[in-house]
Amino acid sequence: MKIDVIGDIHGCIEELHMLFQKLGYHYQNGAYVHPNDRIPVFVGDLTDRGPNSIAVIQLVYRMVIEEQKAKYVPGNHCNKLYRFFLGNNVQQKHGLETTVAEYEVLSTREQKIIRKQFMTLYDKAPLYLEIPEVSAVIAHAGIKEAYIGRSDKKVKSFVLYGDVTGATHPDGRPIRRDWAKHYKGSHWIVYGHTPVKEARIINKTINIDTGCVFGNALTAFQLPEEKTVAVESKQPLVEEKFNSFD
Ligand SMILES: [Mn+2]
Repeated sequence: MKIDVIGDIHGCIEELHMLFQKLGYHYQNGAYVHPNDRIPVFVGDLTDRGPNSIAVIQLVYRMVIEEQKAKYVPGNHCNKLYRFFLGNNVQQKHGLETTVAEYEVLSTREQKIIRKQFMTLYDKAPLYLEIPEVSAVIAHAGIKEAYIGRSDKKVKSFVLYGDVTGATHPDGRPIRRDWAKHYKGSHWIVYGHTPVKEARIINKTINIDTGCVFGNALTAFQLPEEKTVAVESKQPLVEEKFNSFD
């Protein structure tokens, strides 16, 4: 099995189309397929902040659920959108407001379809994916070695939000521990969640959230090749969104 893990899309459908083309996929029947049967794996955070969140949901649903030619793990933004669709009282900020705005201009019939598609996608998704064929674990915000195989509350929070302390920086960003620095495992941990200017490899972990929605790039990580492929973002650059640990 050969896989292409795709970083946080956040509604950037145009860049997603460009990335699939660059990776050698062909568009047929409303889905991307690879001539050598490579499997795309979406690392979560499909929606929010970017221009076309609904279109991203439709494409990912088509590929993962209907065609069953791709895989998906949820991100924290997916979790929040799911809770919105459940009817929970979630705050419409940090990007959710853009997805809700797109959703609200749809007809009642279209809304019903999109809500059902997204909820099905989320309900069927594993918290994280273990892919032994390429010796990899895919989790939105990463995963500690000791958590692999577990799916309790602590693990759920880690894979969605990362290794947060609960405290925040003066500007409101959460203070995160750098779990990747302490990772000693032998399989790849492929994740996104925290925007970085370049895919960041530490030990056998790789962060492929290169902040497409903040104007940088949309990145894929190919296994077993261990190669990154990226396309430039078409969104305006928001420099302060890019974190540095070093
Ligand atoms: Mn995220």
